[in-house]
Amino acid sequence: MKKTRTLKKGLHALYADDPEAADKSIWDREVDPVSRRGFLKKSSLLAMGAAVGAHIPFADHMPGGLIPAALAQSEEPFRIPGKDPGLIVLNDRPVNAETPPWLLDDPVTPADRLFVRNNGIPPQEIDVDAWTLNVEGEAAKSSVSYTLKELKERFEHHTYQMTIECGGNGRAEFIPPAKGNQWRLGAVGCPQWTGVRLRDVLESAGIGEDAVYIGYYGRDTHISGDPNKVPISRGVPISKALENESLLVWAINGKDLPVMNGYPLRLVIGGWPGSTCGKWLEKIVIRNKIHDGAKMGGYSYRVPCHPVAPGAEVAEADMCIIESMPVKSLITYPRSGVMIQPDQTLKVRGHAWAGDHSVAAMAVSIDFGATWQPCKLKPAVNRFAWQQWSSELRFPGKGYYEVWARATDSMERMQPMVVPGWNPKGYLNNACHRIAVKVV
Ligand SMILES: Nc1nc2c(c(=O)[nH]1)N[C@H]1C(S)=C(S)[C@@H](COP(=O)(O)O)O[C@H]1N2
Ligand SMILES: [Mo]
Repeated sequence: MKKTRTLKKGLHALYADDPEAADKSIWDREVDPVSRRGFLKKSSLLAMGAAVGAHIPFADHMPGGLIPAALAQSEEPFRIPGKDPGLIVLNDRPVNAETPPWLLDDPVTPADRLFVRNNGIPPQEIDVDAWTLNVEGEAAKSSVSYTLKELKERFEHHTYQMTIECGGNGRAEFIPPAKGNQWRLGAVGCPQWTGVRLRDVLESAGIGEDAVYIGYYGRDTHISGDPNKVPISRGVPISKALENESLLVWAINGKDLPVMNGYPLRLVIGGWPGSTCGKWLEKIVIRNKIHDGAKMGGYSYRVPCHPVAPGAEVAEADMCIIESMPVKSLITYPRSGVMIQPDQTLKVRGHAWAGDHSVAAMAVSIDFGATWQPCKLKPAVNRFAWQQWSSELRFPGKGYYEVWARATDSMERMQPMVVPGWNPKGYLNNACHRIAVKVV
């Protein structure tokens, strides 16, 4: 059997030249384990404390790189504190981990299965009682400051289920490849978020006539250690910030946010790139111009305003900020590589979402797109929540098949079967997800 290096070639290349692999998970073969040693050497005290299950009073005296005995002597596999061990770690500094599709089968994503995308180093120590959020900026009528407790007491609470997806999800499939975390399919999730409306909080400060944008600042620090540098500070137009579903949240599925997902306070903006959802949130600025924080300009979270040839050089002036995410879907059951018998019916299911829009139709193909069968599709529980789809498939005989899933949004736009719109940083890949099926 031919060995494939799938990471570089991308998922589409995988089964094409290695059909024997159908009964083995692509994930099992692709993961480069990050060593426990490397993680602990570089990780924050907070993460280390969480890993050993207690605060470490003499942490100041610990030699750099020392693995706490509690971990060095255990056979536990490496895992990100508070996260499902099935998450795939792409990078440990900063921590970036995605969720394989079969762990995303729940209609509401469990907190420990929500992906982690860090641009910097999370805050080392978090004093929840002292945590404050400031609202200011040149287009704010006044500056206000609320402790977390005050936020919870003063403003009405709202809960929405909303999809969060990294703009770079699917980057691994672009050719020529784009630098950055090689996300495959799982930089996405859809938990329930509880908090207060960003609008209510902005209005309490007063939104100036000249307001055009908001920007966020979090407590995480730059990877270089330079205190003058900010890892990321993005934002959205004021009209998006004022939507009902734009929330300042402290809870996922009714419980405190996991540390890695922004504890104790974060922003959630429905339907837009995950990078707009500031974590460890300390400050919101109301701007009289497009926010110019870290990763708002250049090639970050921006795509060519007009399509370009793969590998083309694109001038910064021709790059546009990503707004709504495109229509997309996942097959979360069964896992790729499933084997069935000729007389068996295969149940398949998953989720579909479409940024600012809803998903209007869902179809699957077992003949590489020659024909499509419509699926059952549920409506969203609320705006920006992914929708559940399902289907039952019969196969004409023994052999190797692929199930391809394709969503269509309310604007009649479909997922492409091939990787769309090459762009310098590899954003917005919404190509159809497919799984391998063997009838034996
Ligand atoms: N403060 C802060 N906020 C942040 C980030 C970050 O690194 N720091 N990453 C952003 C990006 S790029 C994404 S995709 C989402 C990821 O959210 P998650 O880690 O909770 O899944 O958070 C966004 N908010
Ligand atoms: Mo992201």
